[in-house]
Amino acid sequence: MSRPTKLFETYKLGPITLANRFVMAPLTRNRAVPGTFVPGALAADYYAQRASAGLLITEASQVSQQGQGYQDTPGIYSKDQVAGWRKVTDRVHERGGKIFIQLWHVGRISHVDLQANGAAPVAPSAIRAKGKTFVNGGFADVSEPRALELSEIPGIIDDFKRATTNAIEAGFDGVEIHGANGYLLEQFAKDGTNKRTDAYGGSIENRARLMLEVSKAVVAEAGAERTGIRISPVTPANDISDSNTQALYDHIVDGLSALKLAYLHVVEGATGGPRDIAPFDYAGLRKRFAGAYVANNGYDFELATKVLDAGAADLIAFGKPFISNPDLVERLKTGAALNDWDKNTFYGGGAKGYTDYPALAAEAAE
Ligand code: 8OZ
Repeated sequence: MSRPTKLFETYKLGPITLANRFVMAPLTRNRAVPGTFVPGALAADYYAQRASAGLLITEASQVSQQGQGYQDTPGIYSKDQVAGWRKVTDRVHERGGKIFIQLWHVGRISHVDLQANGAAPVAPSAIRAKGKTFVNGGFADVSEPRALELSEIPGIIDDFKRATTNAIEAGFDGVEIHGANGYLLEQFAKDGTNKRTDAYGGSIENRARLMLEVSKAVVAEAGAERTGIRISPVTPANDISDSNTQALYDHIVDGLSALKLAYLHVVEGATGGPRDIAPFDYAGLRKRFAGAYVANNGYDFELATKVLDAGAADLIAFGKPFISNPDLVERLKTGAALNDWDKNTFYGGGAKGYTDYPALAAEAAE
């Protein structure tokens, strides 16, 4: 029995035709081959199992060693990492899927033990976040960051640019810039974390500059039709705050729309939490943006159907449901029960809680 809804209709995202409106949201899983930050064979299995989503977005992947903030997250800056990701994209493409990689710089959400020579993590301003990261097998307070010199900013943009070139070499269909959840680009954009007095601090225009310059550089490498971005206007994730969020994001989205990005991926509300923590005009953002609107956070079949039918979004990104349901598309199509996820295996470990969630066909055969 199939349930009629736009969720199962194809969607043309620039030059790419997506089989349906499901996006697998980027999900941090901390299972790169230890010491190398290379996605291993299990990662290829994991993404291939989920290839029936219209578009897969990989877990956040650091654009440089400096951009890493948690143990065993994959990178996209070395030859070995590119080779590891190539195995992932080949497997997904063999199954008819499409996959973008999420490009990440954590900024201040890091720890000296993850940085070259134990250096301080970098940030717009030297303000330590209240929060923890996972490193050396346990949780630890994030380290005190240092403010980036103005002269270092072109190097950050170059890191995103090189990561984009690498992503294309690794066979990705496109890239998603991580502009969300309290990491570097959002640290620059918001005034709780950015106290700079140069061209990258102060006014909204100045604070948004790095996100827009990075976007421009990525677009120059990948093409606008293969570039998306994720933002989270009101989330408090990673101790982030701003005094005039609506005006900030109106400006950011105008800039992204002018760059003709393929999609705007919006975490609505608190990341992984309540959707209604603060008033915000998401419909207004959608109107300002010329490309596709990807809605995320707490969507289920009913809400996704309602929002797509109302024309309030083009694509819906599902996170945790994709962790425990490799065939989420098939399950929602037939109304089959969903597997519950196990929080204890979200971050780190091996196949358990990663590649061993059953698809319907496997359950039927049991
Ligand atoms: C959970 C744990 C660590 C990182 C994000 C990349 O929130 C993350 C993340 C999520 O965007």
